[in-house]
Amino acid sequence: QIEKNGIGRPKGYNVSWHSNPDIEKHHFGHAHPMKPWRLTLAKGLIMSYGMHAAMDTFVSRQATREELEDFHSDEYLDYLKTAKVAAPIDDIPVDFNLGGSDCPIFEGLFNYCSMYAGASIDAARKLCNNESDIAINWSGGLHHAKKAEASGFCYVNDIVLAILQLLRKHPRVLYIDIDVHHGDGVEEAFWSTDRVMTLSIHKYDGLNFFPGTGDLDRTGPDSEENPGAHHAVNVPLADGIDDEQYVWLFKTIVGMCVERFQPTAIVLQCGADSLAGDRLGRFNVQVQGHGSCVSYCKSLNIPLLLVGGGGYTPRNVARAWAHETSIAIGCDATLDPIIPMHTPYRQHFRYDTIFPTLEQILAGENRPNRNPDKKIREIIASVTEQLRFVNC
Ligand code: TV1
Ligand code: CA
Ligand code: ZN
Repeated sequence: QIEKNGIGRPKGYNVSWHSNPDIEKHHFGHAHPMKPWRLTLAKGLIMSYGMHAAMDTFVSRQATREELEDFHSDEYLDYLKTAKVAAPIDDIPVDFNLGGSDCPIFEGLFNYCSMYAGASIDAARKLCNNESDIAINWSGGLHHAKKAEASGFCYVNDIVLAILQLLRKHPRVLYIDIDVHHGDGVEEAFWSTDRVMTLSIHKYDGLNFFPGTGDLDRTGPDSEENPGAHHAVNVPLADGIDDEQYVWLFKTIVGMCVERFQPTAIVLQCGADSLAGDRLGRFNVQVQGHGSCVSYCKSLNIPLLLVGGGGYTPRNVARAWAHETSIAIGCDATLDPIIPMHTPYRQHFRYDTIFPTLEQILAGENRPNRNPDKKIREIIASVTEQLRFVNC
C-alpha cells in the first residue's frame, strides 16, 4: 500500500472514514434542531487539518432494501419509501410515528436514511474483514429508531444494522452510548441476547426528558432464563455533569463492562448533545472530556466503530468529531488547537480554538452541576452489583 503523507499515520494501524456529501444536503424543515449541515462543518474542519490523508476514506453508498430488512419491517420500509411530504401537523399520532414534528417527512427522506445506514454497514464490514482497526461514520448513530417506528429524529437504526453485521464475525459486541439521550432503540433490539451488552449514559429525570426511559434498575429482561438478563446497563444523570465526573464515571463503568463481558468489538455512539452549550442537552461536558471517552475505548485495542448521533449546536459538534477523528488516527497530540485559517465556515466557530473554555461555551448561561459525587459512587456500586451476574 502507498505510504500516506501528512500527519504521522502509524504503519499498520488503519482508520476508515465513511461519509457521503449527499447526506449533508437534506433538511428536516424550518427550526428543526437536527441539521445534517453540521456534518459539512465537521468535514471541513477534519479536512482543513489534513486528517483525511491519514485515513482510508470511502464515499458511502445506500444500504440495500435487503440490508435494511435485517432489522426493519417490510411495511415500515414501504411506508418510509413512499411517504409524501405534507403540511406538518404537530403532535398528531401518525403511521409509524412518521410525519410529526420530531420525525417529519422531508424531500429525499428515504435516500437520507439508506445513505447513513449504508455508511454504518460498510464501516462494520471493514472491522469484520480486519481492514480497519477503527471505522468512523459521523452521519450515523441514530439510536432511537425501532423495527417499525421512527422516533426522536431517527428513522432507520444504523447502529442495530451495524451490530448485526459485527455479530456475523464477533461473538460479543459492547455498545456504548454517550449521547445525552437514552439509547432505547439499540437497547430494545438486543434486549434478549447475551451477545450484545448495551450501555447508555444519559440525562434522566423520570418524566420529561426524552425518551423517558433508562433508569438505573433497567438492566435487561426480568427472567433469569432470558439470556439478555443483566446485559443492559443504564446510567441516569442529572443536569450539569462536568468533564471530571463524566470521564471518571465513563472509564470506571466501561472498564468494568469490558472486564466482565470481554467484548470482541465495540460500537461507540458519540452523540455530541452531551456537550456543554448544546441546544437540547443539559450537561457541561467539554470537547476534551467527550474525546477522553474515545481515547479510552481506543486504548482497549478492540475493533472500534465510531458513529455520531445527536448534537444540536453545530460548531461544537464539528469541534468534537474533528477532535475525535484526530484521536482515532493518533495525531491529537500534534494538532494545533487554533482552527486553521482556511477552514470552511471558520466564522461559524465563534472562537478560533477547538477547545473553548466553559465560560466561552456557556456565554453567561449558568447550568449548575446537580450530580453530587455521592450519587456517582452509588451508580458505580449498583452497576458493579449488576455485572456480578454477567459471566462469559
Ligand atoms: C421541529 C421544530 C421539531 C423544532 C423538536 C426537542 C422540534 C424539538 C423542534 C425536540 C425541539 C425533542 C420530544 C415531545 C415527544 C417529544 C439523534 C411528546 C427545541 C439522536 C430526540 C429528541 C433526540 C426528541 C435524538 C424530543 C438524539 N426534544 N424543537 N424534540 N413528544 N422529542 O420530547 O438522541 O439526539 O426542541
Ligand atoms: Ca446515551
Ligand atoms: Zn441525543
